[in-house]
Amino acid sequence: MTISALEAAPIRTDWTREEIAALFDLPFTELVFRAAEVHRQHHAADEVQLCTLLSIKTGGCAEDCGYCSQSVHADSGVEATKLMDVRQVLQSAAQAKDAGSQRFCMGAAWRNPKQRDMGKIVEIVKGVRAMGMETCMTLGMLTREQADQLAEAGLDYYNHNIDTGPEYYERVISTRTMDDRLNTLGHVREAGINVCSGGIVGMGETRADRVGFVHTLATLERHPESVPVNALVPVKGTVLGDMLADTPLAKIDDIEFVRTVAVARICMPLAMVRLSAGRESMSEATQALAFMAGANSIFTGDKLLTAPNAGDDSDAALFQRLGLKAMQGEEPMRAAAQQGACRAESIPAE
Ligand code: SAM
Ligand code: DTB
Ligand code: SF4
Repeated sequence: MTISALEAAPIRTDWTREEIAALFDLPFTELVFRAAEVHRQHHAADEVQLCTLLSIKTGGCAEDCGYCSQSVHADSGVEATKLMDVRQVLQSAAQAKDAGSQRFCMGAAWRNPKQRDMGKIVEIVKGVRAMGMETCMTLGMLTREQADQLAEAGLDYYNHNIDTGPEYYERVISTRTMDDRLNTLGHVREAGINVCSGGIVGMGETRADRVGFVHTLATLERHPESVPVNALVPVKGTVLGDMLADTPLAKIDDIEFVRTVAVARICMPLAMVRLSAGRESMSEATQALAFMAGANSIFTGDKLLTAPNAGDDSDAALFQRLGLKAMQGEEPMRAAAQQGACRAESIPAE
């Protein structure tokens, strides 16, 4: 399938909350139709990017993110490990490559990387890149110097989620602020690394919070190249997992989840919108709607960081049923940036 010849709307970073709220309020079929149009203007709609995730340092994290099984503040039973050996990480990367993955994403349960860890991290980035895979790391908050070190090592992407809208943020995390997160995203951008930033829906937030979440990302000076949209995986022993177990009505419904994907697609047309955590418990029909609404990237394999994932066999079956195929080519935002078009386009007219 080719990318639509329809004239694309300009890329905007001046979205207002009212405009974004109005998109959420559209009749569902109209919203999905509009998102599908935007999707087709910039992406091949039958191609989905495959990414593999590996936890290179699990558990024992000092932050108190209310959703996370890896926080020391949670009673989730996840055991803390040390940073993995470089060789072990490279073995996993080789397996992911053999399984058809385009990108290898590595996560560490840290508030921020310590300087003594950076040597190993740099070696890992160089090793995975040498295998011909794209690299992504998520290590917590970074200083500008650390971002420069990662850029020099050749890191392609850095994932750092804003997680939710600014007003709901402090109900979920108290050990760092939304501004801390935005500062790290600024360091990553300035260092020249591609930005991956998204969040979680289904944490008991309101639709207004979801509007604030998309608004924060869509009004960054330049949109993130990747926007992961996670559905909360409720883990027993975490604040939010336990809250949802006690108040099942707080669980987000599938239609509202797909609406969030569609609005993200419309507001950030060039971004890769990743259907991330939560797919394991999502019906095939909901996932199909999310792909229709512009999601075009997934995590493959049977494990995320600590939570289960859909698994390669069920994904292969789903792709077959939906007529989807693994993306091979370059992402549109990176291609545009290389041609010098993206930055100019994304700055609103005075
Ligand atoms: N420690 C680093 C950080 O927080 O940036 C990296 C790892 S952290 C686990 C990466 C992201 O995974 C979080 O920002 C959050 O959006 C997502 N996540 C964590 N636990 C989740 C859960 N139970 N359900 C859905 N998403 C989750
Ligand atoms: C993102 O937004 N989702 C991924 C990745 N970035 C690092 C992580 C999902 C974690 C799900 C819960 C777990 O596995 O513990
Ligand atoms: Fe730590 Fe990241 Fe989990 Fe927060 S989301 S507790 S920073 S591992």
